[in-house]
Amino acid sequence: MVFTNFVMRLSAITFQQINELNNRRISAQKSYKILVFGDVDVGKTSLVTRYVENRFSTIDTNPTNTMVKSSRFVDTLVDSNIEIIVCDCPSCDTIDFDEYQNADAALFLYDMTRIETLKSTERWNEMVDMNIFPNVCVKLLVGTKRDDLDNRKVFLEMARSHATKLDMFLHETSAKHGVEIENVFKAVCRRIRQRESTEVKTKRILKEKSRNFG
Ligand SMILES: Nc1nc2c(ncn2[C@@H]2O[C@H](COP(=O)(O)OP(=O)(O)OP(=O)(O)O)[C@@H](O)[C@H]2O)c(=O)[nH]1
Ligand SMILES: [Mg+2]
Repeated sequence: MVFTNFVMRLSAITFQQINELNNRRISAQKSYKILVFGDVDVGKTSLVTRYVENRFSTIDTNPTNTMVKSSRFVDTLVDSNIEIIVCDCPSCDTIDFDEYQNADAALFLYDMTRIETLKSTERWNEMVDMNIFPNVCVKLLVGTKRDDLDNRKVFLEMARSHATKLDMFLHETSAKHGVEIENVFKAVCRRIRQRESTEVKTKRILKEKSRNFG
């Protein structure tokens, strides 16, 4: 009996949560699709889980074999109720790019305890440029496992010069301690918004020009 009540309560909560999520999705003003790339074990799933569910687990980190989408709703200074769709991408080379098109931003993760993962971000970036359309314009370089100071191999200067080379902004994060993760996604939203308003302005100018000369 107690068990039945527990199950009923659990499913009631789950239904309520699903309903809330659906209602927010229906009333969402817009959505941003953000792709998360990086070598095996850099901490992609952990970063996404920290952002979407605000938790970190060392137990459920099985390798990610297919893209996993999850979402969170946020308010910014300019817009309310934006759906942030975060795509946790597999680190294997056989990727089905159909699902990746029309992305608004991409995060390139490297593990601060493994130098080779920083170098790989260059390859991930090339792969995005070659396969995803329209071109992804908002890109961030994201260091992970900042809490693991004893094993740190990628220091700030090295990461900064790599970020400059790739023309990306840099953030150093820890999913374990929840450090800097919110700021990564706030920065992404800000930059997407900036691009949107630049595009609107450009379209308006072109329209006025064609009216004047047409
Ligand atoms: N110390 C520390 N460990 C972390 C952090 N983030 C992830 N890890 C650990 O790194 C390992 C890999 O984490 P995942 O999140 O599964 O990495 P992934 O990039 O999704 O891995 P694949 O899906 O297999 O490519 C796990 O043992 C995590 O517990 C962090 O911020 N700090
Ligand atoms: Mg994973």
